[in-house]
Amino acid sequence: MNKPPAGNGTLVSNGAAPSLRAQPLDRIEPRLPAALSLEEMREEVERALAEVEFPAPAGAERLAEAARYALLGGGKRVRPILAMAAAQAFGIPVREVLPTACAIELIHTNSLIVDDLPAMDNHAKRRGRPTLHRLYGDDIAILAGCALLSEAQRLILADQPGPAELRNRLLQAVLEATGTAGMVGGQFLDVTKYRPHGRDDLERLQMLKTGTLLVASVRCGTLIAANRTDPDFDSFAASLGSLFQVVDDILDETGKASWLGKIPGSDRLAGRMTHVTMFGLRGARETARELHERSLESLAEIDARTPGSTQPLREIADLVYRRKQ
Ligand code: GRG
Repeated sequence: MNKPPAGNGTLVSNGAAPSLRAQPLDRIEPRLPAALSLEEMREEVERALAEVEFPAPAGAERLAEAARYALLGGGKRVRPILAMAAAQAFGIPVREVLPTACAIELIHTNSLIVDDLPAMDNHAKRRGRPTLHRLYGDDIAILAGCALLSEAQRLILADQPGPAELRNRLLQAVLEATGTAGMVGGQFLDVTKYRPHGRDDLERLQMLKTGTLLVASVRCGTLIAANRTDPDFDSFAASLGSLFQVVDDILDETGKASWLGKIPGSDRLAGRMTHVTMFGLRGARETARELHERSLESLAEIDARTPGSTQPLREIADLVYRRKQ
């Protein structure tokens, strides 16, 4: 089957999508919409995020302003793009995924706001700008985070196209990733200074904090495109999630203070266990190389079975591996 090239810059109308959904992989017809490049997906996400509304009662306009400050202040948009790129591997137009993709970015933004608070990591800067609580105060920052979480759930339940059962599965996937068995649990271990026992335990901890939402992003893409999850996509996402965090550990040691919002090496100085503090820069870089390779191996499996383009997923893995911010 000939696959469409990625990045040709056009998005055809959604005509083919309903016939693709919920069919077994081997019965999906090669009547595929044109693929979008990563940059085009990012533009779609930015446009859609800018349109997200936070209707506020009279007098509470500053709450909506705060939520939008946090949401629209840059960011790589890795998670929504991942969801879109996963769907694109099945040949589904990426716009079909946009409401859920945006919801995931709202949840991610909430986690950054909470993580930055004085009671957590007390960051002064995020994405090169003052953190939300430094600008609006802790109270408004917490409320803006709550608003982002509520709007995320509303986006999936009210705006995501597809049957109610699909929307329920999507919501379940993101809520499982964020709850006590996911991000919140991981953050708890982090703030209570849990000391991991070896590499597997460190990866488990980091998977909870960072990996689960990346895995959920890919899962949402495959749920929307094929009405199911897929073990090869899950493996890809798990490797990518671990890779993301190992690179984060490396950047904490080697990154620029102006972007990190903290002095480089702050994890080490705070006595935090990371791939760098446990295995040194060289060990962390070797782990990153292995994880990048593993993610590409999963993609090769996916590529052999899906009708759409996996090129954007490959580019994401490369960007995560080589990122400097
Ligand atoms: C979501 C309900 C809920 C609770 C959040 C605070 C918390 C619980 C979890 C913290 C999770 C956290 C901050 C993990 C770090 C993840 C990480 C590596 C963030 C940086 O992500 P990038 O690089 O950031 O994608 P940009 O700015 O590009 O979006």
